[in-house]
Amino acid sequence: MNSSVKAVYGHTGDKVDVLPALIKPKIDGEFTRVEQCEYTELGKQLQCEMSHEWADAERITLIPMGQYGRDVYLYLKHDESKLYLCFDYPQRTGRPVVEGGWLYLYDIVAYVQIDALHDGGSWPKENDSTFEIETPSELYVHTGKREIGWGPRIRVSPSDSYTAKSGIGPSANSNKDHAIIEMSISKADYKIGSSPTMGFRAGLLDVERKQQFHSWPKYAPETRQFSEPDLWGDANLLPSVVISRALEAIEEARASIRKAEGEGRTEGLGRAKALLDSCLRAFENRWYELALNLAGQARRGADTADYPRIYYEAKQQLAQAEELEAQARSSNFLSSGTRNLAKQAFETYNQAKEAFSTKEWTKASELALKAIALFDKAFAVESEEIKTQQTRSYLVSGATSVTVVVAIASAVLYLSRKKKPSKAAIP
Ligand SMILES: [Ca+2]
Ligand SMILES: [Ca+2]
Repeated sequence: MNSSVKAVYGHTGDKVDVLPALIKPKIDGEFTRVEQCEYTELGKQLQCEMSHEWADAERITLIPMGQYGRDVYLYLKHDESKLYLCFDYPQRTGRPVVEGGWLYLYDIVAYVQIDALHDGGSWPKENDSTFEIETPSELYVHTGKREIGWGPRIRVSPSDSYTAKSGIGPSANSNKDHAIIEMSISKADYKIGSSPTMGFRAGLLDVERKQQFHSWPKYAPETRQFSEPDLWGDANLLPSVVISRALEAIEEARASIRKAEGEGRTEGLGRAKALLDSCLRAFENRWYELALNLAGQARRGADTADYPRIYYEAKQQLAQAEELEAQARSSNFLSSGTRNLAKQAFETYNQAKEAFSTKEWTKASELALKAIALFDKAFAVESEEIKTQQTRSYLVSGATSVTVVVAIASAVLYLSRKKKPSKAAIP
């Protein structure tokens, strides 16, 4: 009863991204020259120059399960119709041997296992498949039965549905001729892509080298069966739209940085630019989801980049200068000296505004402070001159009063003298 509620997605937690193909590989058992390959629609759109046929693919290393550790690399990529894989085994060098009229590359068995619906399980189901090649050219497919194990191992001819080819030659991992195995599997025929993440396992058994066995994900030697989807890893079929989105996000981030630069919002912009650099490196490394994420962070960083402190200082100083300017415009300066000071202040204030509009915040601040000082001086001198004039007019009017008082007093004295008889006149 419990078997019906067995954990779905019962995989190991190992993950690999299957990248969208930019080049359609030729399944010919060698690292085909890029000039001989066709670019996919996405490859044409990106106009990337690839160094080799598998340079656009994700590369993982199969883990040696025995004591003889040897590097086996596996490349994975996909396009709309197919999943492409390449086993590269640099340690297996040499030429194939001919025995009894048969050409043997080596006794190598390479296989991939796919849980298309990503539903795990202890036993393979109908949506689980194994694709196998025994070098040099025997291809097999096994499909799971209804939770009872694998169906018959069927030998197949190369077809659009599944093809594989082994060969020897140099690769991106070694210049010496060595074993290379390429595969392509139809997505439609094996339900691949029904779930964006599929269960995935790859293995390579080197029969000649003491049954040396390599696997991804890691299989403990005691669980070296092919049949437990629960022990497989996760392969995420990265959609090509992620690349388009990453490219769009990069353009948006660039536009936001240009806008912030144009507006002089430099605080935090350095970080936004550094994020964009990291994003571009991630994109070059084909870590498209990371690139998409970093581009978003770079854009947000640029959008929220602030003006520097000097911008706010200059702005505040200009506002102060503007008030003084309005005050000065409504004043009738008395002397040519103050009028001249005011004229200099107006000019300096205009220069400060000009510097602010061209984002020269420091210059704007310096000129605004100079304008404020000139306005202050003009008002101070004007005020001094007004005081001086008031004092002068007070003194002038005061002197007039004194004169009148003195004149009246003199007149009164004169008249009173006239009325009184002179003492000298009395006998
Ligand atoms: Ca090839
Ligand atoms: Ca399954």
